[in-house]
Amino acid sequence: PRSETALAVEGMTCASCSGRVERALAKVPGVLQARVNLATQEALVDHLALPDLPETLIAAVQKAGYEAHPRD
Ligand code: 9UX
Repeated sequence: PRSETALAVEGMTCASCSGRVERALAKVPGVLQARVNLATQEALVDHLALPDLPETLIAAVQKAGYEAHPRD
């Protein structure tokens, strides 16, 4: 089964930033598609419904140098 996680991302100030975040999310195992919107500071990730994947996504954003929080 698939799931979608929405994240509020902090610290992106240019398109290069949002590209970095998008690539960091896209390479997390189980991710099917990652889209990052610079204007809304939001990431939408389609992924397999693996346990703890939302936390792993947040960790990937942090490792790339930005902050992220769950969003409804
Ligand atoms: Mo452009 Mo984003 O230098 O850090 S990549 S602001």
